[in-house]
Amino acid sequence: MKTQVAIIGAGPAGTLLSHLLGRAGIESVVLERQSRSYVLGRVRAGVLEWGTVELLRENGLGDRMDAEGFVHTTINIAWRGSDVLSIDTVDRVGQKMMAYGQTEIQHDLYEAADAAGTRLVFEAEDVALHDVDGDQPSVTYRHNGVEQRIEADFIAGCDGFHGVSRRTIPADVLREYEKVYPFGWLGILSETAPLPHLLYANHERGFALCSMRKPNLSRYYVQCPISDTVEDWPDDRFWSELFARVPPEFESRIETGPSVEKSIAPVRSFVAEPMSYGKLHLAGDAAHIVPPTGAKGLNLAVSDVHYLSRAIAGHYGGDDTYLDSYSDMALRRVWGAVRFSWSLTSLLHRFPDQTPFEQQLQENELAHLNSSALAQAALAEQYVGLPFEV
Ligand code: FAS
Ligand code: PHB
Repeated sequence: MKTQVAIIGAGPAGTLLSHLLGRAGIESVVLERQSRSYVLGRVRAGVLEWGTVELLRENGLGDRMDAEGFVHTTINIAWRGSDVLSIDTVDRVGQKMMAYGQTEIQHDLYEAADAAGTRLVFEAEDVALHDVDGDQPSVTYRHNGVEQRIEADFIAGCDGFHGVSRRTIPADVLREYEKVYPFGWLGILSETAPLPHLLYANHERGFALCSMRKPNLSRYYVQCPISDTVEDWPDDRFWSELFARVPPEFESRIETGPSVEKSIAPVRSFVAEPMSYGKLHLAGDAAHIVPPTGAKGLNLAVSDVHYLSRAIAGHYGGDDTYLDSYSDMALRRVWGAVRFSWSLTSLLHRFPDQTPFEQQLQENELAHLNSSALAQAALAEQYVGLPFEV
C-alpha cells in the first residue's frame, strides 16, 4: 500500500492531522494500536485555548463544541483555605477559552474521518517504522493476523508518550529533557452540576481543581501521592478531601455524586528534540508532556498539528520552508507551554519536601497575583494561549 502521509496514533494529534491534510487534498492512513471504543473511553483534557477553538471551527469541527461547550472568561484561584482571586481573561487580555472535553473532540474527529472516508486502522499491532531517514520510508504492522506494509512520503509520529515513533530517532540524535513531579492527579467525573468557573486551589493538604464538561457532568481533581491507586480513594474520601482543600464558601455550591470515572495520572514535564528526523515528524505527546495544571497538553498537540499540516501542504506546493523549520517552530511554543505549566504547578502544589520558606513564597506570589492586574494579564495571556506563529 502507498500513501502520502502514514500517521501513527489515532488520538487527537493523529486524527486532527489526518483531517487537516485531507482538507488540503493530501492522503493519509492512520494506524492505531487500540480499539476505537478504547480511545473514545479515555477521559483527559478539558480546556481549549481560543486558538484551538478557532482552528476547529475553521476546519468544520466546531458545531458540537459550540452547541455543548462552555465558553469561559474566569479563572479562580484559592489559597490559605479562604482567600480567592479571580482572573477575568477578557478584561486582562481580551481573550476567552472553552471547556469541551477531549473525549468529545475525539468523537467529532472520528465522525469527520468516517464522513471523509479516511483510512483509520484500529488494533494495528507491532507498528514499526523503516528507512525514516532514507528515500522510501515505510511502516509495517499486523492487522487481523495479516502483516501489512505502507510506503509513504512522510511518517507522522502521533503515538503519545509511550509510542514507537520517538524511539525510532537514533539515540545520538535525540535529546530528552524530563522532570518528574513527586505526586499525581486523581481525577473523577461525576454526573452533577459543575461550578460556573474553573477553581484551582493551593492548600497545605495539597492541590485541588474544580472543572466541568457539561451542564450535568463535572470534573474534579486532587493532588495525591504517586504511589496511590484509585482503590485508595473511595468517593467519600475524595469528596471530603476536595472540601478540605477548597474554601468553605464553595462547599455549599459543589454538588457531590457517585463518580462515573476515576483515574490517577502521573505528573511530568518532558520534551524530546528534535521533533523531525528525515521524513519522520513528531507531534503531540510523542514529543512532549506537560503537567495538566496549565491545561496545555491537548492544546500543544493542536498547535503541533497546525504547524505540521501547513508544512506538509507547503511541501506538496513546492515550498519546504515550513517543513525545514517545523521542529524549531513547534519547540518554541512547546518550551513556552512547558515553562508555564511548570510555573503554575510549582505555585499551586504542595511538594513533600516543601519548607515553610517555600510555602511563604507561594502565598506571597498568590497575594501579588491578587493585587496586580499586570501579573494577572501575564498569567492570562499564557493560559488562554499565545497566537500561532505565522
Ligand atoms: P495520545 O496519547 O492522546 O494519543 C496517542 C495515540 O497513539 C493513542 O491512542 C495510543 O493508543 C496510540 N499509540 C501508542 N503507541 C502506538 C503504537 N505503537 N502503534 C499505534 N498506535 C499507538 N491534558 C490537558 O490539557 N488537561 C488534562 O487534564 C489532561 N489529563 C490527562 C490525563 C492522562 C491520564 C493523560 C495520559 C494525559 C492527559 N492530558 C491532559 C494530556 C492529553 O490530553 C494529551 O496532551 C493528549 O492526549 C495528546 O494527544 P496525542 O498527542 O494525540 O496523544
Ligand atoms: C479539565 O477540565 O480536565 C482540566 C481543566 C484545567 C486544567 C486541567 C484539566 O488545568
